Amino acid sequence: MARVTRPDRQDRTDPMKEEILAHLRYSLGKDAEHAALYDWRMALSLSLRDRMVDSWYQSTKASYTGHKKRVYYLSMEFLIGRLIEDVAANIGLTDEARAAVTELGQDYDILVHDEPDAALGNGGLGRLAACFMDSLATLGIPAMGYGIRYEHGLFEQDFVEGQQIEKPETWLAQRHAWEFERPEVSYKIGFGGHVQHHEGKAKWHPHETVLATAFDTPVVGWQGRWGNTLRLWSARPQKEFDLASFNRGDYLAASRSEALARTICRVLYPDDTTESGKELRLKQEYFFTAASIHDLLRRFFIDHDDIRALPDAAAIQLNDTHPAIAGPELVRILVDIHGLEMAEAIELARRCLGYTNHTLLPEALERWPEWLLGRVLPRHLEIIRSIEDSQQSHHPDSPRILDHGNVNMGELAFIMAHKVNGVSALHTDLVKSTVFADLHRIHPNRIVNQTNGITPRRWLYECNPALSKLITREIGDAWPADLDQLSRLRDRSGDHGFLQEFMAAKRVNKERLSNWVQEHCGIAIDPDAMFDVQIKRIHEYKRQLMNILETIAFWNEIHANPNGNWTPRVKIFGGKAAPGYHVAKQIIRLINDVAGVLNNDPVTKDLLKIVYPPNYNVTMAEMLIPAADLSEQISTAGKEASGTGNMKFALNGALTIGTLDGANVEIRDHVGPENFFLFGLTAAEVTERRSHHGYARAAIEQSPRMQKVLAQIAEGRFSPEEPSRYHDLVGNLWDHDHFLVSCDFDTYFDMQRRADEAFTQTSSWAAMALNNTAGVGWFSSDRTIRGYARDIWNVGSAIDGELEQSA
Ligand code: B1H
Repeated sequence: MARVTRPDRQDRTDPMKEEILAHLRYSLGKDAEHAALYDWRMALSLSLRDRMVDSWYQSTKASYTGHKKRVYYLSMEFLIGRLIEDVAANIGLTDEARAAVTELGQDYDILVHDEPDAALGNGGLGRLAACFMDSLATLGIPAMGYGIRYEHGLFEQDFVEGQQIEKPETWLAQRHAWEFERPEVSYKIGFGGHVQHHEGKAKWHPHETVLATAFDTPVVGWQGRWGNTLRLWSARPQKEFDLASFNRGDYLAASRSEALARTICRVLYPDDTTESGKELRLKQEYFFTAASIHDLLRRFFIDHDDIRALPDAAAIQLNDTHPAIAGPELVRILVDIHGLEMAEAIELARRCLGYTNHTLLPEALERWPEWLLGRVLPRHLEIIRSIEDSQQSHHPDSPRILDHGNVNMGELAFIMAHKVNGVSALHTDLVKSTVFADLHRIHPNRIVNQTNGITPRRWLYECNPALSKLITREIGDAWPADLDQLSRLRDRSGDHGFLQEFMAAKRVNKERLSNWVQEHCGIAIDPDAMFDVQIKRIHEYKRQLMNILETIAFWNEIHANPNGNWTPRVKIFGGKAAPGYHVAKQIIRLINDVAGVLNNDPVTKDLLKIVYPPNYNVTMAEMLIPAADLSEQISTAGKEASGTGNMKFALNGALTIGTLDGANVEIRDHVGPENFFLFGLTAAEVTERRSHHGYARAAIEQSPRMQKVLAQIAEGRFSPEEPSRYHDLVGNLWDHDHFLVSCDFDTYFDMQRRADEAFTQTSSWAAMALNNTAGVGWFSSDRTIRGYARDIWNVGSAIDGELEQSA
């Protein structure tokens, strides 16, 4: 198969060095003497990109000539992070690149850290899409990722007096090294206007149009054997500007179409799990979905002439409902342009489409007011009515897409997909029994499970070189593409010498983090302490609040017995709150306020520290996860669809303290219950408990420990300048506590003390940590993608033998 072509080492003394210098000169227009950091970083990136291109090009050619079925992964978010190290590792050039840069007198690590972290996503959903792109390329499955090239990714977070403030992110302020602009690939995307019906035919006359232009980033898999494309759409005005208006002096009118185009791709909506009902968001969704559908149809017609063959050539996966308009868009093209009957068009579209559900939270299920959808996409609303009629004629008891003046995008996506999947075993069961229970009864074979996974290339090989080298020494170097091999490490859990080496790797990572925290947060932390990490979006259901309350309770306990035999802890938090999510922002402020008091308490400061660095992102995760001893996965059972951070921590040898929620359930099965700190109500118990009136008050009244903590907060112990600051937050726990912090608090506290105790037994802790690494090979996103390929897409690999491993 296609491989990365490497210039023969014998022929040229130091090709990488020469390539970097050539790019410096011919692409950046600088010589080595005058080059700035940016120039060096770009020259390095462009040299690495050159090495991907041949493999990428050959793969693209091979999928055209082989007439292979392709996967189209449509996602509003791709949280890719930095690429220099990722690309270098995947094509096996890490050492060569470092050596070349060093010889050129530059510091490789500084260059790597100069790269902006591409944050075109909010959290797990976007990062999953990025891991999937890596696995699709590694497995040699012809695929294309489609999304939006946002001018501003997720906002940058800062803390001012402990409060989150948001600043625009500017990853595109400098040129993006990895992409190729494709001005020739552009499509007209319409909005608004009206529909004309004539002799049984419909024609949509949009009121305004923008051009979608492609930007391609090559995604080359492990060892460069295959390359796919991440195609992100940017909007351009259809007419640059209206010269007539300009000449009249009406400058605003002259650039109206420019303004629409720019707005569409301006920002990523910073909402994780809560939906915003903005018209612009609907336009963004339609914009990238329509461009992607046009693009894949254009590709289809290069070597087909009968549209009825589309399901044999294209598997279109909808990452949540954000691209759900793909169904009506495809039907519109089939009916209005290709002249198919409505019924046949619906069926044909369905055979192409799959839909992944990522959440059960009611506030996150997308619903558009019918009048709004009808105004922006009038023809699509008509088609949605036809889809509804067709569904009702076959299944009169079916839940409705159009309901109370809303368009339910979940129902639409479900009805238009041949397979619907949840993202963990528990989540899929709940999808079947709750949100889509009625549709599941009508279509009992449609819902399948595909438990999420993570790419082991980024999340172990690249981010944790110390541990990776040790693993490779023990079991050879095949594990990054065959993660089940990690189970061979289980034999070593009784080998004292090996366990010491395993913990020495952890120690290296903890020291690296300690230095970083000292430098960036001005907080001294002790690498011997237990590093306890909770990093994820801030949300009530994820219960960062429970974590900080437990921290205060622990602090109280130390005060009651300052000479006790306490296990030192560093509590590390990271994460952003949606800008409009007031309660989440209060939780952030509380964590920072508590940190201010505890970190300066002379009695406890050597035993307990809180660190909350601002602006958590993929890059920060790559540093925090390898250094963690304890992973906090403490969501209210039944609320976290899967989680993927939980997998990254376990892979890097952290133990989990967690509830039976999302993929935690399966992680615990794989690593063994004795290597997991389980606590809390189950999903069924949560539902049951909620039916009791006053459950929160009752639970708090039974917990003197929690009462004391709540009283301290309410009295202003952590906000003396404004004692009432957290009255609402505390009051809400007593009176509502929708996420049952009160009910799980005591068992959580007790399990934390069990973890303290276990941590002091260094060799049994090391064995438990090793069993986590050895047990989670199954959570490779390669396994997940094999499952999608088999159960949903019906696609094969273009690399012989690649899909045959256990799925
Ligand atoms: C997940 C989202 C999400 N579920 C709406 N839902 C968004 C919903 O901007 N929006 O409107 C953005 C994101 N994200 C996460 O998906 C789940 O909470 C995680 O549990 C899961 O691991 C992840 C990947 O499946």
